[in-house]
Amino acid sequence: MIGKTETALIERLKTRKALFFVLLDPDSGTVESVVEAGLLAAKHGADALLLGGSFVGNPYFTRIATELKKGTDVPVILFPGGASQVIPGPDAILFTTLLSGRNPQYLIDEQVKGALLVKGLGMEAIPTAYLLVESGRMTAVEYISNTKPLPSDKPGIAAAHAVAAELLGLRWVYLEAGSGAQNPVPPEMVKMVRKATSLKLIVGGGLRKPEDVRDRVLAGADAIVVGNLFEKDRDPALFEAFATAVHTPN
Ligand code: 1GP
Repeated sequence: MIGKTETALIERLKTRKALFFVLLDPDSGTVESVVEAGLLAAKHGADALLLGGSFVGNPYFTRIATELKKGTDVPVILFPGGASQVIPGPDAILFTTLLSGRNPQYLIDEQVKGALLVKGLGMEAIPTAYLLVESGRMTAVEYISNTKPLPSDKPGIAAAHAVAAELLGLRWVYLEAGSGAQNPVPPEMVKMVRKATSLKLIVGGGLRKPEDVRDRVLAGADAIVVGNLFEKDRDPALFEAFATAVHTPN
């Protein structure tokens, strides 16, 4: 069943070309600094805040979610690297399966471990196929998940994975180059996945300039994720430049 947060996101797509998601890595600073970054992003154009990482070493992770929820109405969505990151507080969870990989732990095992927690918390799940795309050098996701990314110059393989996700009943697909990726997901791949499925399409990893996001939105992305960049530069004007490039790319 499609929940409240997902419905609101889809509704929002009627008033803008794509959605701007800001990823907050709980390990990127103190509780206060991560919350501050999130609230700033929410104030300056983010449509949702994603929270999570390949692994989380911050013991106060839950407090980050609570403080964000207190400070903004922008949805806070868990984007966990595994079942251990399922915590109370966020509005929803990107319930992902690492479909590009062939490691059962991230295809189904972590999901089984987290499923009862998600249900027990009454948390809304947004079923998402997570496709890791080769991006120049090894990323944390590739290393931690022990999976091979999809070749970046073979968009047809990514499209076949997206179609499989659609036939399995998932609703969102996330084309991921990995946080801090050297090369983001190529627009040609975004275009081919867009053509192949009607899934909601998220693109992220290594997007450093408004032009980078504009190209992916024009290629068909429904949502863009930026994380790393805002860990270094929290200028409100930078958030706004990205938000404009995502919302009105033409
Ligand atoms: C990672 O796609 C996100 O999961 C964001 O990547 O940190 O490189 O912006 P960056």
